[in-house]
Parts: sequence; structure tokens; C-alpha cells
Amino acid sequence: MKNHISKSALRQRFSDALSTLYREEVPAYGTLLEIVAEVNESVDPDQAVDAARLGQERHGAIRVGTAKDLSIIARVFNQLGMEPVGYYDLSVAGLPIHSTAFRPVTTEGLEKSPFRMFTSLLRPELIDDEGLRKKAEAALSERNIFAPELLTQLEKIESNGGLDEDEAEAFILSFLKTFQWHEKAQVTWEAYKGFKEHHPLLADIVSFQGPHINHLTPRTLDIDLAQERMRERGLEAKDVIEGPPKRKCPILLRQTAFKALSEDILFEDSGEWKEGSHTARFGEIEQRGAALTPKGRELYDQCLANKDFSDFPDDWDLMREQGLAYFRKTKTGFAALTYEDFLPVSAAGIFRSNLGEDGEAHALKATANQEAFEAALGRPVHDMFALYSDQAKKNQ
Ligand code: OOG
Ligand code: NI
Repeated sequence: MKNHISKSALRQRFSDALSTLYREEVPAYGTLLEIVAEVNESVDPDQAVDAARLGQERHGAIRVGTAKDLSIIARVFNQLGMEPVGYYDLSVAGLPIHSTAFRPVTTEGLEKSPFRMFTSLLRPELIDDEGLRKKAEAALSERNIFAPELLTQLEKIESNGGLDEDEAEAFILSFLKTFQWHEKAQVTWEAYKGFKEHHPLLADIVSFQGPHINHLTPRTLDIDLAQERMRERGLEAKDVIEGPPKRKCPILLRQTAFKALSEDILFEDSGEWKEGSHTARFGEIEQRGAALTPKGRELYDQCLANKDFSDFPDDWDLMREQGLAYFRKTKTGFAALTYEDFLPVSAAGIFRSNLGEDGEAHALKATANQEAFEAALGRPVHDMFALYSDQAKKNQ
């Protein structure tokens, strides 16, 4: 056991490797990292929620096509100390997917490496065109998104209860391959167009060799300043920052992104390769605030719907007295717990703004199906409120 690498160290290595890969593949993401580093440095360190972990903090997002792929990814993430937290029903936003966020769930794990991966699974049953659904399922069943050695490595790690230095290096390299970009599509141009017409998200999920990472998101301490800097540096930032307005006492999270790039792709067409394009990958930044209790979340939803946040107290003491956010005891008083998750509404906004013009909400007659999602996952997801509440209780 003593030679085993800790799960947190593995997670950090994977997060760094992914960041390096994405910087090479999407240079604008490198610019974003520079901006965030500059902004975070210029912000008074006393205001930092937890400055120590900031520099290495990020989340990514992937979209997978089958239950089997999701279950394998869940097993690998488990080895990296990342567990599924929350169930996100994106059908309410007209998207044929449902999601969870893999992340560390312990205070120690979050401190060591707070890497998260927002992971979505296609719901073919929500594709109402039967021919198209069959085509999508066929394309998904024909592909293998994992490097040939990954499964053997995974099984070995699971039975040994961990891995040593050499195995760690190899394991991370093979897992990384799953999230690379592919310049050649695995479906024809005709098929791609058919998928895209139905939903751009469907085209993104089924047309390629694998579930390319579609964005990475570093954490900034001042998103308004970072947004300004993005524009100064020529990155086409979105018009609005998603989430709550700017406040003295930040809550949940606020996010903005630069628009997804249109990238050249080769599609097979009557035995020849034909040039086409696909729009998927972008860069995003986020500022994290306090985790809200169910009561706080309800008030937040209400304020968001009314586009008026004046009813949400912008004062830590009031928020604590009214039970709106989770707090831990410190030597001098109380500190809010950082929100470690995602916003369904925000996620939907991000999806829409990055899938091109046709990415508007489609009408979907759908309901949540957490049971099916958990069956695909091979385990239940954590209830995020229970996690925050435990964390708060342990620190009273
Ligand atoms: C995931 C969108 C969710 C966020 O930050 O809200 C997300 C996706 O586009 O696949 O990453
Ligand atoms: Ni994101």
C-alpha cells in the first residue's frame, strides 16, 4: 500500500494533464488562464474565499452517449476520488440529456484538488424521430471511446486497491485519450446534418470518435473584471454573466464564457473526405460563492424568476440567521461554505449559448428520470444538500 498514489494526487494530475491538452488544442483557453491568473493576483488576498486551492481549480464538461460508457467513466473517476453529486434534468431546458457532476466530496479532497467534471448522458428516448434515434444508437454502439489498455488498467487498479507511480502515469495517459478532439467525424456529412437539424447537441454527442472535452473553466475571484479583460484581449465574451448578480456576499456561482469556435472537420461522403465544420469547444470562467440551503435556493429561484434580488439579504449574518446558506465555525466567527456544484439553469444557458444559432430551446415533452440515470451510472448520486449539511455540522 505504501507505494500507492493518493486519489487526490491522481485527480490533480489528471486535471493538469487535461488543462495542458486543452491549452494545446484551444489556444484561446490559454489566454483565459492568463487573464484569470492576473485578475486573481490583483484581488486582495483577504477577500479570497480559499486562495490556496485557486490556482489549480477548474471544472470540465463532457457528454457521453451510452450507459455503458457512463458506467466506465464513473469507475475511473472513482479511482480519482470523484463521486457523482446531484442529478440535473436538462430536459426542462429542451435538451435530450441528464447529468451529474463528478467531484471530491470530502473537505480534505476538495482542499487537495477541487477538480469537477460535469457529465451528461444522452437520452435517446427523447429523440422523437425514430429513424434518427436508430441511426444515433447505431453510431454509438459501433464506437469504442476508450483506449484498448484502459479497461485492463482499471480492473487491475480496482483489484489492487490503488496504483504506483508508473501505473499512474500510464493510466492517466490512456484516460486522457478519451477526451481528445478528433478531426475526422465517424458519421457521414448527411448523417451529421440530420443529427444537427434535430438538435446540435445530438450531433455533438454521436458524430465523433469520443466525448471530446467541450470546455474547461478556471475559477476567478472577480468575474466582472475578468470579463472586461476577456474583451480587451479579443475574446468574444458572452453578453451576460449567468447566475446571481454581483453582490458583496457572493452566492452559488456566476459564469461567463467565450463563444464556441467553429472548427474544420472531415466527413466521409461517398467514399471521400469532405470538409465541414463543427461548433462545440469554448472556454468559460466562474466565480464561486456560498452554498445555499434548500430555503436559500428557493429564495434564489424566486429572485431569479422575478429578476429582482432585493429580497435576498446581502449580509453574511442575516443569511446565517435566516438559514439561507451553510456556514462553518471559524476562530473568529462563521464562514460560508463554498458552493461546489452547478446550476441547472446556468448549465442550460451555457449549453444554449455554445451550440450555435440553432441551439435554442426545443420543445420536449419530458420528465426527469433519476432512476434510469443512476441505473446507467451503476450507483446513486449524492444529495448535495446532505453533503453541505454534514460538512457544516462537523464544523460547528
Ligand atoms: C455542460 C454545461 C454545464 C456549467 O458550467 O454549467 C457546465 C456542457 O456544455 O456539456 O459546464
Ligand atoms: Ni461549465
